Amino acid sequence: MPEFAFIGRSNVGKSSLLNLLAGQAGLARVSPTPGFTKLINVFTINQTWRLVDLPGYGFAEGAKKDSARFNQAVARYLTHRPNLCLVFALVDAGLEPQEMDLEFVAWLARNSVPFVLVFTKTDKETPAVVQGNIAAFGESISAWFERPPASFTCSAAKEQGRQELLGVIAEALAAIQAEAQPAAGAAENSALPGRKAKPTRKNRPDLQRPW
Ligand SMILES: Nc1nc2c(ncn2[C@@H]2O[C@H](COP(=O)(O)OP(=O)(O)OP(=O)(O)O)[C@@H](O)[C@H]2O)c(=O)[nH]1
Ligand SMILES: [Mg+2]
Repeated sequence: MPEFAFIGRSNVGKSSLLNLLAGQAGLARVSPTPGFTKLINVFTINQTWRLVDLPGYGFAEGAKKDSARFNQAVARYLTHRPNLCLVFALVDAGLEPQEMDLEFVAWLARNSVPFVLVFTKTDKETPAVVQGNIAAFGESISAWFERPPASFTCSAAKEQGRQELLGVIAEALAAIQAEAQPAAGAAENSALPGRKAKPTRKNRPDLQRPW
């Protein structure tokens, strides 16, 4: 099943955003304590796709070393999971660009991990501050990309951003479905939900999609 994963600094709001998208407040566990999510938690939606809650980075004492900036299991998941469709890379909209987040985005780019940026907790600052921080972040990473990554905002507290991000997921799923369409002739089968993909095919849509 195609997977959509949430990553970002500890406490940025990954688990909260997952719950907002799933429409179930208690699905992933949320806590004010940074470093709360410690396992890779997989939630299957409609028996067809998955939301994946990941432990954050920037909390463990290992944070001093580049190579130990975040959980090695998470790094492996992000780089080797064949059915990882898209990553939501979360950044706190209330903060000016943080070195650790910038380095993480660079890491995603270096490793060709498909991602969109999601600026979280927009309810905590004025729109002007939020826009200023987002612009500064975009400026800081602009040199690394031919086309800047798509970026979204959300507030789990105010339940904002849900439709836009569900739209991203729907579009990615549609792209996978379209890629998997067999040649004309087997068309009736292709409309069936849950149809098995070829085992070798990666469940990733075109990375250049303009989300
Ligand atoms: N004001 C506000 N608080 C939020 C928002 N999203 C999350 N929080 C709070 O931020 C804290 C951390 O939220 P989590 O969803 O657990 O964050 P996380 O990124 O999963 O954290 P770790 O699992 O520790 O890495 C909790 O106290 C949440 O209630 C938001 O949109 N607005
Ligand atoms: Mg969490």
